[in-house]
Amino acid sequence: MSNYSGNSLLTGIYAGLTNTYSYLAQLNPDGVTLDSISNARTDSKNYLNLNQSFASYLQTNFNAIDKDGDGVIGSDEITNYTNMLSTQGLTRAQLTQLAASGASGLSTDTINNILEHFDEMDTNHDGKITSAEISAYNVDASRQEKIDEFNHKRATNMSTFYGDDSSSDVDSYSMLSYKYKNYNKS
Ligand SMILES: [Ca+2]
Ligand SMILES: [Ca+2]
Repeated sequence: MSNYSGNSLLTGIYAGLTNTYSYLAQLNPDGVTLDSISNARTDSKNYLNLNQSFASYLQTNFNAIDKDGDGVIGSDEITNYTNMLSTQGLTRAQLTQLAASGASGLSTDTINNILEHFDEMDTNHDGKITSAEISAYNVDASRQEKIDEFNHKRATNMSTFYGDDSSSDVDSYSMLSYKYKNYNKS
């Protein structure tokens, strides 16, 4: 996995929040307030365009996003907030909620895999997971997979050897199997 795709793993989530905000801002030229988000969520005219998971997230975290506390989320505030999320990472709860949007760009398998290994991936143990941490874990995992595969192949070759003496792949024999072979012949 290249660094680029690893680092962009969670960007679908951040982009989804930004896009949902932009849609709400279009509906409410006077500013995105808490009321305007609840209204948009219950207005059936928006059901095709408004992602309920992202909108619900903006609603729940309104005060955290509205940094200056004026009751309106400005475009600079949503940008700062998503940048902050991207740098610090997502908690398990945030990831669960935002991944449920169906617009995160992540497959269910990927999300389940991340949630399952959350604590192992969170290498700095701050309870949040970043794209970089997921990416680093995946690199480790694929390395471990190669080691396992190698050991498996070796084991398979050895059992082939023990079971079938006609094998000519001498280079793959371990020292032990070599001795075993000589012992058998003597
Ligand atoms: Ca504000
Ligand atoms: Ca972390």
